[in-house]
Amino acid sequence: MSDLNVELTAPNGVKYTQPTGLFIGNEWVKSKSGEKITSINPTDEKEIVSVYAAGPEDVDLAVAAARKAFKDPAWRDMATTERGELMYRFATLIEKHKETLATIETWDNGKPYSVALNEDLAETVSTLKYYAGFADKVHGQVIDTTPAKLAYTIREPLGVCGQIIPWNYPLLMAAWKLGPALCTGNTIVLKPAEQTPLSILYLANLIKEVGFPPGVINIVNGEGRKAGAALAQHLDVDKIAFTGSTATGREIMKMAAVNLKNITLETGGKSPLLIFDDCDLEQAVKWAHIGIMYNQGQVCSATSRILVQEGVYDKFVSAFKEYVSTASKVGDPFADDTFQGPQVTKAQYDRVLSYIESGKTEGATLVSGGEAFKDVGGKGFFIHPTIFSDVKDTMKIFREEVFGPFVVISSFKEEEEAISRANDTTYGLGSAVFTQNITKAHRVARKIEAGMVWINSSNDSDMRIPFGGVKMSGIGRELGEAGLEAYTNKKAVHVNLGTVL
Ligand code: TXE
Repeated sequence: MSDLNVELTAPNGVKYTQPTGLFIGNEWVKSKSGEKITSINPTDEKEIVSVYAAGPEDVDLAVAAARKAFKDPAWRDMATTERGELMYRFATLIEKHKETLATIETWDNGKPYSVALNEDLAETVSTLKYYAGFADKVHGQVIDTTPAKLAYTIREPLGVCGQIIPWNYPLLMAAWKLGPALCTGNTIVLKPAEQTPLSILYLANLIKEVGFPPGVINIVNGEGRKAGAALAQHLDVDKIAFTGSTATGREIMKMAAVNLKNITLETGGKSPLLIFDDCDLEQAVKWAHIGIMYNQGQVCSATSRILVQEGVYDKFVSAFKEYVSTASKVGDPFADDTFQGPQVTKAQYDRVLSYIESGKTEGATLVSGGEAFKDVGGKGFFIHPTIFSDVKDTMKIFREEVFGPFVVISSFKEEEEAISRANDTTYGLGSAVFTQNITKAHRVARKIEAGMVWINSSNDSDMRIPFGGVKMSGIGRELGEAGLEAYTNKKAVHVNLGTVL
């Protein structure tokens, strides 16, 4: 067996073959430089396997393969219904391999296996099926002007799309990007996050098995500053879709300017969750917990800033503390009852711990947590779910994205104050409002500067509903029909039906 395929046994006993190469034109290859990146298990800090890392010369090859595929009649002229069927078969094949894929996701990322299987994999499959259904339903429009003119639009694919994926939802973020790009006829060079490439590499074999023509989907694992940057500034790439930090999003935007690439950016957030006196407090507590503690707090739209009206502030803080202490069970991600696994990497773990220190130094009240969790064999990047109350708007922990099981709580008096403090951020991704007053709920929803508002829930996303941010949380939308806009051009055709000018 070559080192492009390695036999592995995961901690839950699942045995499988892990591809380690770059997937270009439906073939596995080594990177030209021979460089590799090692995946680390965040639960025990041990090495899992090393995989090849692409450099600019490998990205060139992947882009060339994607360009060739884009021009190839096998893909370009494939009937749209057939394209949809191919995507549907792809989704079904993923479903068949879901236990292995969920195992890899948990091993590489640290998320609980039950979540990887029942949520990440289930949503990956349903997102691809949803977009498969769109393949033969993306139409142009006839536009009436004068009797002397027929005008219509054609929805065309953009061409070669670079897709840069984060590590918090490797497969799901890949599905969010692959779905709309494929159903509209684009070709793709996808770069997984260097911290969590393994599940996406396994997925590549399914791409080949199901029969996508060579070059339609290419996968180049590699570091952001090398492979990611090469993709973002490539002159033969037509679009870049990115999910990650705001700082990297800004860099990508600059690089993409080299040939005015179409871009979609989904970046960071510090999303507010407003709790009014007249809310259903029990519901508010449960959703506030899901809204920040789910996925180890590594969710871009996590409602990480909780603003509570004075009348229920004390009650909420104590009920929330109590609920988190029972619902957020930290432990081995392969254990059935684990809600929270380790943070994805040492870097993220250190980052969260540094914000915990900052909260303590700045004088916020530590309600619970506030330290590393060492009960899983004394190893791993585990952190106690951490709650700070009495947090002031000027504190770093109130303003910056932490991206961990870490939440700040502050009180407010009036609705207007809550809105203005909720909006006092450079971000604008998610937001949530808890009230039983329907008029207030909708009034506040309109005034919040965010791409998404949940009324009486939090992070209750759905693939049929647009997802994305305003301000420094991003550009463009993923999911729903809006996701198709991000992958098509509208070509206008003017037909002169009259005589000469
Ligand atoms: O993200 P990066 P990092 C936030 C979160 C987290 C912080 C840092 O706050 O703590 O970002 O995480 C690729 N050109 N989010 O440093 O750097 C990289 O290889 C091209 C929010 O890991 O943004 C990876 O594939 N690409 C978030 C992807 O960008 C580059 C999810 C994300 O990495 C690149 C992740 C470059 N110069 C982190 N540099 C969300 N919105 O869900 C990096 N990359």
